[in-house]
Amino acid sequence: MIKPENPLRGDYSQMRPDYTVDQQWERYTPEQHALYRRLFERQISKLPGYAVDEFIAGAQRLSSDGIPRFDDANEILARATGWQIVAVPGLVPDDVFFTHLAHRRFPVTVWLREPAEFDYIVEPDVFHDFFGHVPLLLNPVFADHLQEYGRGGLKAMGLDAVGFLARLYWYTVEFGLILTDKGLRTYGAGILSSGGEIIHCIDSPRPHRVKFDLMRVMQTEYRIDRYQDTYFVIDSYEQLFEETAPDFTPLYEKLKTLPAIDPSHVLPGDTLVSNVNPVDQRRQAA
Ligand code: HBI
Ligand code: FE
Repeated sequence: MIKPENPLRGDYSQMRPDYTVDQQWERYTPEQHALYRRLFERQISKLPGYAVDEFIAGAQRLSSDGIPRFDDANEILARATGWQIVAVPGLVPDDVFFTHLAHRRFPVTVWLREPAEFDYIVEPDVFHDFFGHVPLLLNPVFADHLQEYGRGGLKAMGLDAVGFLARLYWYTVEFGLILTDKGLRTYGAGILSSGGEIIHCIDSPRPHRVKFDLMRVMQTEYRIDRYQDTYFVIDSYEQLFEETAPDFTPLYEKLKTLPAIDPSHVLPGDTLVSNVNPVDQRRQAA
């Protein structure tokens, strides 16, 4: 029985053993499609100059008039990188999440936030998951990294090291920045689906922007209820894929002996990245 006031939020009563459900697209109301459309149009207008080009292209390619049908997106994904999205009631246990990723299946929540949650939501909803995460599944290198992340997650569970790997996910897949020839851009789903943080992460002088270093990332704590104090910057998805390819077992052993790093701190070994656009830098240097 679905609670009438929140028809789709977090209904786990119908799920299958692998936590998947049917999207039941016909159950979304016209008001929910209109809300999704407003969320989409607000975000799409903010992307130029802040989101990586391949995300913008992917978001356009997957765009729909209202809440997307997962089956339609799956036809595009299957041809592009062999990924599929699976409908889930909401957050699922780590082992379930990692198992899906390891099989090139991305869990996408079926319920949509309430209008009052337009600017901020704690748990991922269909807008965060679909708009924020799915476009980059069209990028072959990023898609391969995410599958490796799933495989690594299952191993990390066996080594009691999921917390370290969750930090890697957080500071890349959710809140990652990347240095492109046009300047600093974001590829992180948590940022790309947020109205305010997408500007903050590039323009604000407050956060630290630190060159990606795998151990530094896995040692750094994160807060889920506020803009990030630190963003990590990669040069390319290839760099992320290559740097996270080795076996993490020895890294986990070392990390267990080290104190966690507060995200508001900068360390002597950090290489900081300026958020000044190279064009402006050249102009400033002249
Ligand atoms: N479940 N549906 C869903 N979506 C996520 O992004 C997600 C999850 N469960 C666990 C999880 N993320 C993270 O804690 C892991 O990356 C560690
Ligand atoms: Fe997410």
